[in-house]
Amino acid sequence: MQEVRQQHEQQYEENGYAIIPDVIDPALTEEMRGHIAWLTERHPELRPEQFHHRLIVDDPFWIRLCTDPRLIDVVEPFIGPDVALFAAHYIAKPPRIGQPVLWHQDGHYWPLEPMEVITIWLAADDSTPENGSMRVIPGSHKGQRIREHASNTREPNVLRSEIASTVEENDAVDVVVPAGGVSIHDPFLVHGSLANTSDKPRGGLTLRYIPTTTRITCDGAPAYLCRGNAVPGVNTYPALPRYRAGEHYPFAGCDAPPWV
Ligand SMILES: O=C(O)CCC(=O)C(=O)O
Repeated sequence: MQEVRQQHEQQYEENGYAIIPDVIDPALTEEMRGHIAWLTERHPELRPEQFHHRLIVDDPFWIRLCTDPRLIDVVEPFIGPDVALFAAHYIAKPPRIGQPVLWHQDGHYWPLEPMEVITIWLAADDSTPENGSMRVIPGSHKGQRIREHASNTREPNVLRSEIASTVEENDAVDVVVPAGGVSIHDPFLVHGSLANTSDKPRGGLTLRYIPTTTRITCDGAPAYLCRGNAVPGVNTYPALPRYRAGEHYPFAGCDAPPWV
């Protein structure tokens, strides 16, 4: 176990990403798919690739999922024992019309000081090249840091922007993640994903975790303390919302503390 963990850490350091299968159990993965369907019904004004962090504020299941100890165990070796969730975003590509994510580096978009942060990408469905899995340029997190990005509204795409210069696409590697598994990636890694033109959905939840020493430098949706201690004067963390039947997505354990 320790050896496998060390392998992931080494891959992350060298390549800027790693894949870890079997992190959450099938029942929770099923609940996650149900949650995507619930959000899709509740938010007809949004594409399911755009279920953003601000929706988490009054969503006990979402917070329950993001604070699952198995996910925090994945990030703790990289960012230490005091962990907060900075952002969460479902990029759920529907069959046939799922939009691509153009080449980018996450660090370009984030108001964090310092840029100490790690992403977990959690698969709700098996994520493969067929249904628009993530693609990465291994090692691109090293050397040059943030590349120039530019707006792109010419073609449908999730971020409406991309890296402005040529990306070394011949070096791209597909990140295949089974449902319930995760990939992790560095904020400077060049990555993206193609459109989903297959008959299968490709649900994924991208989660950004910071050590509580990292300061969020703009006001936005709140961060959540997931493990350990807050640093006085650095970020504020709200109380958890209470579960209300009929208003919230029901889930195993919603009728017990900390949700009631
Ligand atoms: O879900 C995708 O296709 C892309 C995910 C991504 O860009 C990210 O998690 O930073």
